[in-house]
Amino acid sequence: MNTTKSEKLYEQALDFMPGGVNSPVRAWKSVGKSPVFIDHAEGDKIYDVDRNEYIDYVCSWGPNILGHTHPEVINAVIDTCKKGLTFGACHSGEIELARAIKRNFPSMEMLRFVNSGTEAVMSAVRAARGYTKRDFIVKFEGCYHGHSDGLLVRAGSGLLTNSIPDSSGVPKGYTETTLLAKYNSVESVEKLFDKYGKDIACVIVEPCAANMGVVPPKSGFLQFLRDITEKYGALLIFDEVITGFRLSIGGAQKYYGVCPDITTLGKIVGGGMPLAAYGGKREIMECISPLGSVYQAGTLSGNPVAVSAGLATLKILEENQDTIYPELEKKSARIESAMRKAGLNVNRAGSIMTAFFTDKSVTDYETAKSSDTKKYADYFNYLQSNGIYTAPSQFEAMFVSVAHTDEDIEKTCNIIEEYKK
Ligand code: HOZ
Repeated sequence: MNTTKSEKLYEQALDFMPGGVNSPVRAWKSVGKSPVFIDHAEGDKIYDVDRNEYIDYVCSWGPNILGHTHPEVINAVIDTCKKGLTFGACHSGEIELARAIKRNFPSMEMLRFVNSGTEAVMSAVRAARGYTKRDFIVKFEGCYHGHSDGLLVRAGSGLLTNSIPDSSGVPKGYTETTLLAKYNSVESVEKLFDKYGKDIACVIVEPCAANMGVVPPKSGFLQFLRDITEKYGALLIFDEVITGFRLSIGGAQKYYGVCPDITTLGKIVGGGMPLAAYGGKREIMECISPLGSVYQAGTLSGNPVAVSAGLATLKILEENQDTIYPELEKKSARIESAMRKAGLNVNRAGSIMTAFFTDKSVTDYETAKSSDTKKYADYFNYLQSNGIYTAPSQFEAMFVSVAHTDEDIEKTCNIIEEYKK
């Protein structure tokens, strides 16, 4: 595979951006090569600047559930652009999108639009602290909730990829109120509540972890979190930036049947544009300024172009949910079975999955970390050289979209089945 043009671009990029990238995992550091530069995308394919074609299973890390350049989404964006890119003022699209979200996430009685998952989580945690008037938060090892200071403790995604347990540049005081629990461990959460119960504002969790690779919750774990937070008067936050509108039209909360107090959404909800949201019970959200004293604001929040992409995407998902989600499940199960045939250890929930290179069953941060990342790099390189684009890191998910054709799924499965560990 010729990647000369990408390599030249990467050399230039290194001069301007740390590691040549605007987000660390994109540097492909852990798979031992330099990244390809993308020229364009369509449907289930992306094309790099050297004209290599790939079947795309990164899907921009989740947003492209409909594939790339879906005509209805693109047309909605173009039409909206013609009316102005940003107003920094109210517009009716915000109400329409909020209504569409609430229809599918009834627990989000009120919500706010922001620009990224990081911002949504940061604001949700502030709302939880403001509402409960408590300072401590509980997060889980290996869960990633964006790059705000208080959450960069034993986080997943790029931190796990680059072996950074705690980011430097974060003053101690910012993380002193962040308590760490083990994902899927009831005991570790109980211990924290025994000790700090009355001071815990919230528990924040990826209801299905997807940033240490995919690690689904054990049966009863989310319900346990619901019960213990209720018992102590703490709030439960589901970070559904990845799982929202993906595991089901109503996200992980519908898929697993457990309702949080606050939800954060990103990725799919913006249809490929920078948009995210946080929301929850009315009385909690009424703490947000200008109704309450918890401050959060943004010039581009609820940007009309991003809102139109989100609306067009949700409309298609809602109208076709009875076919889309079962189809995604079928295609993803087919890929999972190919991985198993190749002897890989795979975790899957709906249309997200990860192959691990360990004999252990992967249920938390420790077991995820036991995966042999060199073997993952071999696997990644094998797939890439066969025209299949997956996450350049062990600790991310593989995403399946509506646009993946049966033919491309079969092609992918044949290539995976021939993989020799
Ligand atoms: N942290 C993101 C995946 N969980 C990566 C985002 C990107 O590099 O675009």
